[in-house]
Amino acid sequence: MSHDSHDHKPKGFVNRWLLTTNHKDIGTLYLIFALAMFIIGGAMAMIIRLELFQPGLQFVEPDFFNQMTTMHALIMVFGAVMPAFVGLANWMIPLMIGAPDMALPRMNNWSFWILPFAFSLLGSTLFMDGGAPAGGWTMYPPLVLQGGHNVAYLVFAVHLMGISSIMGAINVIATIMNMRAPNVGYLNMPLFVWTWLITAFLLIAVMPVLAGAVTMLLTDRYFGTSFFNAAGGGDPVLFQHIFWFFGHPEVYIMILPSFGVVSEIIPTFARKPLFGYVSMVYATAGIAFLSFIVWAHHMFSVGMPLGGELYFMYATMMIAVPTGVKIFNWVATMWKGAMTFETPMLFSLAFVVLFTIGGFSGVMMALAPVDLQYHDTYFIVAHFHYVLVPGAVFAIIAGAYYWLPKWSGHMYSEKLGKIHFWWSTISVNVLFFPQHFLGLAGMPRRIPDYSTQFAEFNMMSSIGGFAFGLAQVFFVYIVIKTVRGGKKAEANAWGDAKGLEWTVPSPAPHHTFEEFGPVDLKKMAHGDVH
Ligand code: HEM
Ligand SMILES: [Cu+2]
Repeated sequence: MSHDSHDHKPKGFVNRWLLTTNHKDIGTLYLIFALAMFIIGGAMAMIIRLELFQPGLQFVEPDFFNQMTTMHALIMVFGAVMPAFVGLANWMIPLMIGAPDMALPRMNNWSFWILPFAFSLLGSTLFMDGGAPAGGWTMYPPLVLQGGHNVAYLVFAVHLMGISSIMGAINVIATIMNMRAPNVGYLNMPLFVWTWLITAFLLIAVMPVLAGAVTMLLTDRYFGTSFFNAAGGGDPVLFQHIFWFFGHPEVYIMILPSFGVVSEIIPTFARKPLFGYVSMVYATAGIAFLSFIVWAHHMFSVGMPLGGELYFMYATMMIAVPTGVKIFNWVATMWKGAMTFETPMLFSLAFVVLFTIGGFSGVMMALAPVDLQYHDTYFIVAHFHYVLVPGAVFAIIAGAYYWLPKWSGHMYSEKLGKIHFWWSTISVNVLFFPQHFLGLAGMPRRIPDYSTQFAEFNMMSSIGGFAFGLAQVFFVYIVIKTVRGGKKAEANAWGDAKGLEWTVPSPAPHHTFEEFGPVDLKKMAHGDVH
């Protein structure tokens, strides 16, 4: 199957990394890139929280503050979370289905190397006259068009990110459909593979919509069109519809692979197969379908016919059903399991609890009449950070701890991992929970200053923010330390974890499953044995 005595790693930096077509090396590149972006986007968040530590303007100009919120979000969404999941997909999907590599290895190289270029373009706007985009990551016109020439850079950067994502998605789909070991059927695939397959279809469906929306911004700004300009017969609300037709599926693009990661980890540490494998697959597909028909819940306060308000309200509430199926599945998997609490399991458990809090505030906002109160307040900031940070980011961190032994050949220090977990989990709640109260009390989002009645909760939130930021620097230290040395990892680092990735040595040799053939289905992590 694999032979690590001579593993054919290309020689030299250029051949090994720049020209690589190896799914593991490309996965590593994606993960390193995502981590770097997480730190840069995180530094911007620290600037924001520093300014909001006290009322009044202390450290930055209001315009720069808005550049920071906008860039922070763009970098976190498109630079950190999405590439991190593509990195996990690259590393794990071939290993999980018994494939020697991704189906389209050269395109894989191209998908990755577009990203540093795209983010350099976007980052360069910080040094231009007029600065970086400051109209929010949602890029609503007319505000977004009122900046300097960053609009052109922003649009081009978004196009490039979109191209990268689409190519990555095509690769995932082609790999899963064509490269499964001969006896691996769709319903033998681990849930991480399933969630990524569905995510890839979402990506292909909505990234072109985003590309269209920003192209219309570009032509409105530079070529005299009036798509979104009422004075020329256009309509700014049109942009919101197009943006959120992309934007809502986008939030599922960031969460479905998280569901996949957590569905791999919980069975391993509960020592039971996933409770309802098939229902998990259907729930994922159900969420993906619903994600396309709820977009205007972001626009309740913009004005819609009553029928529209009602439709989008009820459609949104329906998402709670398949999501509930998932949450009960994870709980039932743990029920009477022989649980242990290694770091990946701790982060997965925190994911289940804290993502659910974000889900609850989501259902609250789905109620059109009350959303009129919550809209554009800190309540929404609290909501989406709960689903993104102890949601998506915790799942990525859980996956990193879970598979780091497979990637590096070393076990991380369980003691340091646990410190990182408790430090992150406590601080993330100090950071984001008070923002619910701020929002309910009426503090608007995207402002550098606020009235004094909001001072205490903001200070609390900032302290949590600095602590959380520091904890992630500590995480970088743990990762570097693990890669450089530490206890040797067994092939099956967790003793009896299911999944083909645990049948190859640790670290995984440069080439695996070269002799393409049937695999042992009993070793696969697919829950119910068919
Ligand atoms: C280190 C942890 C983080 C901290 C302290 C943090 C902090 C902040 C703050 C203070 C804002 C500005 C809110 C406002 O004034 O409207 C913000 C906005 C935002 N953040 Fe984060 N954030 C963190 C992580 C993340 C992550 C991981 C993501 C995405 C995956 C994310 C996505 C966003 C988005 C989408 C916005 C909205 C920006 C806009 O209004 O256009 N954040 N964040
Ligand atoms: Cu939405």
